[in-house]
Amino acid sequence: MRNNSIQSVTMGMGCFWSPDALFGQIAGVIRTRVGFAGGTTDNPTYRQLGDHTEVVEVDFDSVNVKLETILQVFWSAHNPVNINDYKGRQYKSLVLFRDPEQLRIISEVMKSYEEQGNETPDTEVAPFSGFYIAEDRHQKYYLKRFPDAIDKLRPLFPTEEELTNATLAARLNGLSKGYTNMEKIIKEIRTWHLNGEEQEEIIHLIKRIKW
Ligand code: MHO
Repeated sequence: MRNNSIQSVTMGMGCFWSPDALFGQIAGVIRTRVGFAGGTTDNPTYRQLGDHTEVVEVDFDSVNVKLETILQVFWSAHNPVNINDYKGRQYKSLVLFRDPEQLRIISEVMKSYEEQGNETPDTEVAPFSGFYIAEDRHQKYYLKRFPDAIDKLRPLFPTEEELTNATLAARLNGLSKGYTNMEKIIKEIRTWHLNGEEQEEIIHLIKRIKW
């Protein structure tokens, strides 16, 4: 039931470190991962992107946050006209849709962005055809600038993959970049589907992080 409301959308808007933090702090976003998409070459890496673009892949629960909201953030948080076209397609304004309904919403939000008096975006809108996850050092990049945060989170998320996939790490990555605050995160944790004791344990742990 609940799972039917989970969606993913993949967006390129320049260097992927900031979008990871920006979308990661939105309540309703479950997971963010950065990587490469939108091209045709096999197995891109940060040093060998081929014709791919740096993207963030956002998994969200559409009951708690609408795709419209995510896309409004997308267009307001980068310049979709003058985006750096440097090193081929590395930095591009790009949205990859999963189904016709997403395409409809993307077109609508893009149109309303223009109608607000903005220049026509150069955003490329294309069907999603695969996502290649970037190296661990690029995931939750800003959070990883705080070694004490990583040390304290490690027991909860023993592997890099678990840390990358964690909603809590996404929120704290947003905090590390200054996009949200601890009060807001704690308030949200109290709404998570965990028992009261688990919630308080997490809150206790993140309050002790030295930033
Ligand atoms: N080379 C730029 C952007 C990195 S981003 C992952 C920098 O060091 O800030 O493309």
